[in-house]
Amino acid sequence: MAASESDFNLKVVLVSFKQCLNEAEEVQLDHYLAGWRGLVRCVGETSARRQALLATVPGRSRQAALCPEDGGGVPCPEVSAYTPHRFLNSLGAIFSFISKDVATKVQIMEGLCGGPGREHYSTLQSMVAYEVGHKLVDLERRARYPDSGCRTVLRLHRALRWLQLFLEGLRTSPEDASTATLCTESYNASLAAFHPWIVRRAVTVAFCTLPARRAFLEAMNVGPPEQAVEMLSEALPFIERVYSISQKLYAEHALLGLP
Ligand code: 1PX
Repeated sequence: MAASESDFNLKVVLVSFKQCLNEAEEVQLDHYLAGWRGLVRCVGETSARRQALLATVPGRSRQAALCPEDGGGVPCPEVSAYTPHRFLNSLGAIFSFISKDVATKVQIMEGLCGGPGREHYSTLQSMVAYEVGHKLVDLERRARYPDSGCRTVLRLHRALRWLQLFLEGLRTSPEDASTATLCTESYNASLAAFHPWIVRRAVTVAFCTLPARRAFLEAMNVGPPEQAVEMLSEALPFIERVYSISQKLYAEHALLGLP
């Protein structure tokens, strides 16, 4: 299970990536997708919990309770005390666009993993062998196979690199580090190379609204910041391993530039 039905806990999500590799060090797609589902789910859940929490604050309307980074301009200590939703909501429309994009890609993969060719979609390795072997990928144009498993996972794979770099940055940075800087640096070292200028510009502006490092660590819901840092030290090597095995596989089949 990627995440409990009621709580976002980053540790539970990251465990999915730990469970990804089988004994032959193949990437099992069910766990890989469970990890992504957990990351996306945290957005909806935390938003819903925020609404529920707002409803419990006496004398505060929805608008009045908005925190400054939400555009409301009025500090709301009762709601601010509950951090998990704050940084995710603070990205507003852009984050919602990002999470929808990931959700769509996860759905495409669910369709393939549960479809008529499902036996070919148990691992990343079997998927690549099947799609490449049956010429179900087009290295020149996107149009012919816009929803191939190879191109869809490639987008998630690039995003996993961003996540790994960003969480590593959070883990190793000093207490007063700027999350906007960490996020921008990890984005520039990973996803940015594949996005057009307008997307790079929009997300870089959105990063400036991110809350402090401490709020991020608390938002992981695994205890105090020191415990979150410890959890990241344990979990990140698994993400790194999944990433490098996938990267090697895609490189071997010359799929890293799949349009
Ligand atoms: C406690 C920390 C938890 C943080 C969890 C956050 C998970 C966020 C995952 C971000 C995944 C981004 C996926 C992007 C995939 C992609 O490159 N899609 C583009 C290409 O797709 P296509 O099918 O057209 O070839 C698509 O054009 C989408 C572009 C949107 C821009 C995405 C920018 C992502 C920047 C990093 C996310 C920052 C989120 C900060 C959250 C705290």
